[in-house]
Amino acid sequence: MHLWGDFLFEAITEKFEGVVRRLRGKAIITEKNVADAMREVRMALLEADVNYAVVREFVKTVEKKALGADVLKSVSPAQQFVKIVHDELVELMGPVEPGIPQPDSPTIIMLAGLQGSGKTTTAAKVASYLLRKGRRPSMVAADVQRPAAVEQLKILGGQLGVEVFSGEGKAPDICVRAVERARLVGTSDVILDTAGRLHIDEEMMMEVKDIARRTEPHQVYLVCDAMTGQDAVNSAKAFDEELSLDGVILTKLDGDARGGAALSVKAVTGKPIKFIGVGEKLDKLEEFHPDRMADRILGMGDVVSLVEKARETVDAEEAARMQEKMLKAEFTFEDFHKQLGQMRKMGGIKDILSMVPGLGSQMGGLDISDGELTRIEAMIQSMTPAERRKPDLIDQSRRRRIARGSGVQAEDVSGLVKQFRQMRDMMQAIGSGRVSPSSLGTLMQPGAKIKGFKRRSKRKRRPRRRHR
Ligand SMILES: Nc1nc2c(ncn2[C@@H]2O[C@H](COP(=O)(O)OP(=O)(O)OP(=O)(O)O)[C@@H](O)[C@H]2O)c(=O)[nH]1
Ligand SMILES: [Mg+2]
Repeated sequence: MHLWGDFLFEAITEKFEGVVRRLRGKAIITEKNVADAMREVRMALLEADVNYAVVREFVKTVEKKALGADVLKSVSPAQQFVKIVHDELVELMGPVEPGIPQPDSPTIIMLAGLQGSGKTTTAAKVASYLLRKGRRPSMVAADVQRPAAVEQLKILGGQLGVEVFSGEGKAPDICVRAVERARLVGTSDVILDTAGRLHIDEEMMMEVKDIARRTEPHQVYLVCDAMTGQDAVNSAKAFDEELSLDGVILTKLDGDARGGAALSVKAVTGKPIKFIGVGEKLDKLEEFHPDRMADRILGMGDVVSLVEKARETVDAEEAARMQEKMLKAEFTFEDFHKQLGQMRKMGGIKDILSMVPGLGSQMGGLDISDGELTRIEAMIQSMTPAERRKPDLIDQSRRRRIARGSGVQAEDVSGLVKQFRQMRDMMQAIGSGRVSPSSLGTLMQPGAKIKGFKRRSKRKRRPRRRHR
């Protein structure tokens, strides 16, 4: 948990929480409630100073996915919605390879950016980051624009115990000599701190392009001040056209409440944010992780835990696999057990049944309370692996053993096996298309008969002979 995160995205987060709260009460996702939610999301993003075109595209995609047919039924609309927004936010900001690749020794890392964006501080932060990675970086004071710039970098280098190269003449010449020297000394990385200008101008572009041409940096990062919002994004675009950036380092995120730049940079420039600056101190540089950022945007506590829940439950592949198994009647007690575990995570709801499309709440007949859940789990745990896979093995003596092992009566085990079989048969009936899921509600009524579905007939009991 990062303290600065409480501030960043404050407004967006608040809005999102409101959207989710309102969705929370809805039973299903409809065009109407998605449209309402999206209107608010759109407003939240625009107010956060996210690029207009980015917002439009984002809203379109989320809307489409939310209404899409492949939406899983195992979570609530609010959860689904949060999950979709979360995934789209991750998509919007990523992907990004974490860390700095080191293809060569020394690896040359060039920093460019407007005046005051935080280049010099970031150079030292990157050096500190590399030191923590066990590398041996050096820095180059290539800013001959401002007399104090060299001194500033030297002080920071001194704090870190990192060598700082400087010299007389033009910036590109200084950089070339510094790289040669770094090669001699054997430093692992050379970080070039270049001069900034107030605005993008020809002179600055010529200089940074010249440095890039002559030193052939392995990584070129643009340092941007997050607080300048869309100006930061626009300058990133302009720099990228001239320099071909490898990524952006977004600084001063600790002072940015809106987060518009963080959300727009990748979509507008095609270049990912590599690092974020979250404070003035030299250890305040973090690798940028789109998923963590999305968590943060969607808010603290409540919403994040919803995402987590959805993530756990909507392990889409697993769910699809399970569903297929159920419909093919390959579903075993092992699968059932796994599902019970998931139900627990969700707080004891009958998810296992709602996973079958259209079944949802209609399975009143198989409703399972929390206490019962514990008993069922205990019974399954007392089964041998073979029994779990092949419930038909469970004969009378095995039933007694399972009952002893789990502290229940033999009848309870019989009941469970019976219920399980019944469920499996129903699944099979649905899977084979003989019965539509929607007719199951009726089917569960006692004595109901539905064409095509054969209720497992009660074995005819031989009338007991009365002893006189
Ligand atoms: N709060 C906060 N302040 C930062 C961050 N990064 C840089 N700063 C501050 O921003 C100011 C400018 O930083 P510099 O590193 O000198 O910026 P620069 O791009 O090198 O500036 P020029 O060399 O003049 O172009 C300094 O006061 C830094 O302490 C950050 O992530 N968070
Ligand atoms: Mg500087």
